Amino acid sequence: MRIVVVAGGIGGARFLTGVRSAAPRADITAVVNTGDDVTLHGLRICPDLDSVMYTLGDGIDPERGWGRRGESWVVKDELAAYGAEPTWFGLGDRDLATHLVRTRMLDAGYPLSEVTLALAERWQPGVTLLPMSDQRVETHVVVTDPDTGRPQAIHFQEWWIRHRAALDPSAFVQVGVEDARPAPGVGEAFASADAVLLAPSNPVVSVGTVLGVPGLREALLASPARVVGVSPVVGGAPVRGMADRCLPAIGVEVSAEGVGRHYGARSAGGLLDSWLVHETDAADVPGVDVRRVPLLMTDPATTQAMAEAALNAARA
Ligand code: GDP
Ligand code: FO1
Ligand code: CA
Repeated sequence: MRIVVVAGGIGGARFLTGVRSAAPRADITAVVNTGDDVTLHGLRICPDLDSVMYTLGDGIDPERGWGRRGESWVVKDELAAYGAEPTWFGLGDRDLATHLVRTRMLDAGYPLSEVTLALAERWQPGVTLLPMSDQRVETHVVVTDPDTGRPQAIHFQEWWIRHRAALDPSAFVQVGVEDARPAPGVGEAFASADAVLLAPSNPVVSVGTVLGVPGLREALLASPARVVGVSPVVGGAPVRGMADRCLPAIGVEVSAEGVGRHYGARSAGGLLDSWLVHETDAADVPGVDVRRVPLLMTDPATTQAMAEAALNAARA
């Protein structure tokens, strides 16, 4: 069985562990958001690819959901001692090695997809990790500059980490997306898929960014497989993180129904054949097979059950 999962970072990674345990013999491909990527201290950092790689490779810090277990912050503190900005970014010593290897390979001319394969050799995630694109696409957030009152674009990571998404976003801009195209293997994965799953990732800056790569949405919709989405919103709020700070900027209600309608019915030009919402939620999404199942990934068993529910919806 061939499964393709469109994913961001923390939520997507956790969901992928469930898919892997629900379908241990399947050929799973993760198409991962790279809009969060950022160059800091001269290094190229790919937060979502790393969250997925470390989580599936069992190197992740389980509480944070990003960066390495057993991390230390000596280099970060030393950089701060020099006043080397940005000091707000959590650069871990173990994590640093990933950024150094990735940056060296990118500088040597390897495309991100090959760099990702090389890094995954060490981590053995058990799924094929594909960046959404080999071209650079960076999410920037348009906010109002508190001093001038004028619109200003800041990198998503600064908005998310430094400002904790406190600055009201008026828009999310994927810088470079016009010149991007799906990474090698992405089109083929969708074309040969038996199931296409939208992980319960941030609909705006994770799933939305991936689907915004020219040609990617078309490749997904050309898939013979059913497309099943999983709501990241339960009880009118994101289960974790700040997707509720993102959704209003694109005019989407913070609810399972709102996100489902935003993705839309495949039969009406949207994405979804099926939409999974938490068992206590209701969602009327015309043209879509809506299913109410437990959607809280509290432990491996519930995470696997959630993935099984998604795969069952793909088989319908
Ligand atoms: P990020 O890139 O690190 O923000 O991670 P993702 O975009 O992949 O996923 C973030 C989303 O995962 C958030 O909007 C959360 O609501 C969602 N999420 C996290 N844990 C759970 C869970 O247990 N169940 C569901 N349904 N969604 C979850
Ligand atoms: N998220 C934070 O909230 N604080 C951090 O200091 C931080 C550092 C960081 C370093 C490497 C990395 O791969 C991810 C990191 N993240 C951090 C998570 C990152 O901001 C993700 O993009 C978010 O989880 C949203 O997608
Ligand atoms: Ca992310």
